[in-house]
Amino acid sequence: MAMQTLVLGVGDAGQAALLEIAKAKLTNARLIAINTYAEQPPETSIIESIHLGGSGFGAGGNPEIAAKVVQDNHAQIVGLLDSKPNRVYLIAGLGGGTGTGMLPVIANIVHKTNIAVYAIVSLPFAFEGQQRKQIAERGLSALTSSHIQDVIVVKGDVMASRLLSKTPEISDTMQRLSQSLSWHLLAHLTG
Ligand SMILES: Nc1nc2c(ncn2[C@@H]2O[C@H](COP(=O)(O)OP(=O)(O)OP(=O)(O)O)[C@@H](O)[C@H]2O)c(=O)[nH]1
Ligand SMILES: [Mg+2]
Repeated sequence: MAMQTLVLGVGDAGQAALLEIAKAKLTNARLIAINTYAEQPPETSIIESIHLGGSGFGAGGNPEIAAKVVQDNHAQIVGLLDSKPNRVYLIAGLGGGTGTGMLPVIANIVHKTNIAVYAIVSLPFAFEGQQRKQIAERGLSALTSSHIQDVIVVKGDVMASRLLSKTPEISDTMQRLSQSLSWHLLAHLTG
């Protein structure tokens, strides 16, 4: 069987990025959304979905809780590696709880199995405020000190200033961010 790339989209932004990646109809990639129960799974069969944590649980902006949830469920992450992917990509928007807290933990779990693991993340927009910015910065530093091969960082504000009109709708802004994350993955896979 051909070696496969495993792409894990973590949290809402990670899942939104998977929806963009799915449009590329990659033949050799397995796309899995990892979320807490607070979130809606994607409505497409191209993307698998797993929920971590108990029902009714959400990481609600708290990376520490999310990190603990994935540690407590690390066997589920190891199970995803049974298909022996040649590499793993982790995709998330930093600044919330789920993606920010889970990525460094997942990176270390994957690394232990000797599979190369990369991350593609976004940093929040200025309009999201200082708190998200600080959560994102702490998360990025935890990620870069985990066993990650490489971290690709998309800065929301830089993307917006280059690609968007002066007064974009927030939904357009977020979709552009998802597209940016997706393009970085596709460039990595085909480059
Ligand atoms: N691409 C994309 N980015 C988003 C979206 N919503 C939020 N973001 C960005 O991603 C960051 C993290 O938000 P979420 O993805 O909602 O956070 P989460 O990982 O689900 O964490 P919690 O919901 O707090 O548990 C935000 O600060 C935004 O910068 C989205 O729909 N698409
Ligand atoms: Mg969320």
